[in-house]
Amino acid sequence: MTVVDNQALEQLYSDFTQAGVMALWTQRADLMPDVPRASAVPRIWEWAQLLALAERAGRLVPVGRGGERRAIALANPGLGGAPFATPTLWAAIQYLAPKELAPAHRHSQSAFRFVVEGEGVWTVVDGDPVAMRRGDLLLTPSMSWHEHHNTANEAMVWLDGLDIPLVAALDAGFFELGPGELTDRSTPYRSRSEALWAHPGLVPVARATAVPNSPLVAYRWSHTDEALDSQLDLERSCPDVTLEPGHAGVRFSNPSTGGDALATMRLEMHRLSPGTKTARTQSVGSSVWQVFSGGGAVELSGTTSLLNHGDVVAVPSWCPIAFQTTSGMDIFCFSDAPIYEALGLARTKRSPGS
Ligand code: GTQ
Ligand code: FE2
Repeated sequence: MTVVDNQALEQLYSDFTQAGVMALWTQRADLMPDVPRASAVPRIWEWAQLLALAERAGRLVPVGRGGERRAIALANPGLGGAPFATPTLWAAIQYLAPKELAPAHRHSQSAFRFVVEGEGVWTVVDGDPVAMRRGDLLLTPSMSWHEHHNTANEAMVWLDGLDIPLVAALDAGFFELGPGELTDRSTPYRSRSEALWAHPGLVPVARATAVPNSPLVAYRWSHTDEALDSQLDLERSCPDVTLEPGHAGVRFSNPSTGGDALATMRLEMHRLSPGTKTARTQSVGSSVWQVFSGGGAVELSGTTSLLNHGDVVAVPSWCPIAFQTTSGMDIFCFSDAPIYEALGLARTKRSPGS
């Protein structure tokens, strides 16, 4: 294309604007990049700092009707000031002081809680009181009623993950308030959800229909821990049972389908044996990782950072990531992978140099 008449061309673009149309040819690389160009950036939040800020908020900010939750969101600096860890994922630290109640509500956004330390809070999910203890993963699927109450004399802090940014982008959010008073004060060791659903390979016949979000809303640390240990033990005789040497991983699944526990979020726990260095991989879609126990280092886009207990890492789409540890490390992970898989957009590659 030879452009001879600049003035006519400028007139054309100005008429485009008037007519409410735009050219593809001036923006092709932005609209259709060669590889994903993430707006989010790789970011690490240190647990010690998050904890100190949550404790201060606990002293200054009441929890209750209106604000609903004392949740402090991790804000990715690439996302223009939005309180989002990645373009699709909300990650927050939630703080509940002794005897406090975060009152009942429900919403289209699905949520989970991962307990990196502490205990004493029960989250009541659709009327079912669910204990929250160290290492447990608790679900609050889309539109389930939930309230949290701390029965202990100690404050409790945990990691919340929700699909708030996704639901906002899809204009799909509904929110309803429940009663301001606690609906169920009981504190059973095991929830009704677990009584029905927490038996490996067995589903209750009376409820055996596939539902998009898991009817099992508590995944206990003792089960997760044992599953990871079993993988690593078996690796000695069957090397293909782990993701790679010294790297075990389990995915939290919906027992009614065998698929992801939540329709919008993938939830996993990874265990690296002492002295393990993972391959460097990149995936379409974003993820958030939290060190559960042990420590090590993460390499994000070529920059290596140390990781300690509780630290949280945001990983943008197509960002190369690798972990290493000398002493061993357990890492909890959540991602938006189910969305990309459902849409046929999922891609992963082992990047060079790994
Ligand atoms: O615990 O219900 O971090 O509704 C954000 C929104 C937690 C919750 C968050 C919520 C909750
Ligand atoms: Fe909520």
